[in-house]
Amino acid sequence: MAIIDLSKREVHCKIVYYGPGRCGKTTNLLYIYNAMNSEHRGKMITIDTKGDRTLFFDLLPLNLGKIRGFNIRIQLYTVPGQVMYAATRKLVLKGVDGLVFVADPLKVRKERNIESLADLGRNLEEYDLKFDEMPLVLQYNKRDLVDTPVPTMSVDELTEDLNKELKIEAFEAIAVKGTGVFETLKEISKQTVHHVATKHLLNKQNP
Ligand SMILES: Nc1nc2c(ncn2[C@@H]2O[C@H](COP(=O)(O)OP(=O)(O)O)[C@@H](O)[C@H]2O)c(=O)[nH]1
Ligand SMILES: [Mg+2]
Repeated sequence: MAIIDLSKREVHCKIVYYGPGRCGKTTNLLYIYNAMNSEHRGKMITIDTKGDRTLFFDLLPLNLGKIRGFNIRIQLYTVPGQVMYAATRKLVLKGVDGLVFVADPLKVRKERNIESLADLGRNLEEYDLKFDEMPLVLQYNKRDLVDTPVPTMSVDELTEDLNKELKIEAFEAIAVKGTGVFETLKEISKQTVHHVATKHLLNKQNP
């Protein structure tokens, strides 16, 4: 849940990167961590116990500078995508202000993407949240694999599977190289800060 601290003129928001296991959520955060000046980011915490799979979650605090005199502080989280970590995914979503759904283009992950998006919808419902009331963007990651023999899905196929109803902004990305990573982050941050500020104003008008 966002915190607006009027005395310190700070806004704190929580953005969660969601998606099936191994779609590239941690890679997004690592790229952001490595690319940002240390003044603008805190320590990246990865609670990772087996190889490169996130078994619990990652957390990266960022300071995105000022908007209208307010310091924007964002905490990026990832969820563990593996089916068995349902309880952790739900917990990480608590108080979420904005979401990035990262999709894997591997043909073998087609169903995993669809299942993960449905799982996100169910988890949001448990917090009385809905897709169309949340800042949410899609990221089609690993676009570099399209030029390899690995069977991958086209953007049209991913759109058909994941974005036919949502009709939200989608970014193509190659997270390992950083392509599309900041474009995704900028858009979700913009939407989230806007959403949080609007909600805060409405609450003030109708306490
Ligand atoms: N080819 C390619 N591999 C990627 C890309 N992004 C992530 N990966 C790889 O996919 C694997 C899983 O990534 P990770 O970030 O740990 O996935 P997570 O489970 O969603 O956090 C790792 O081996 C990454 O190096 C990408 O854009 N292209
Ligand atoms: Mg991970």
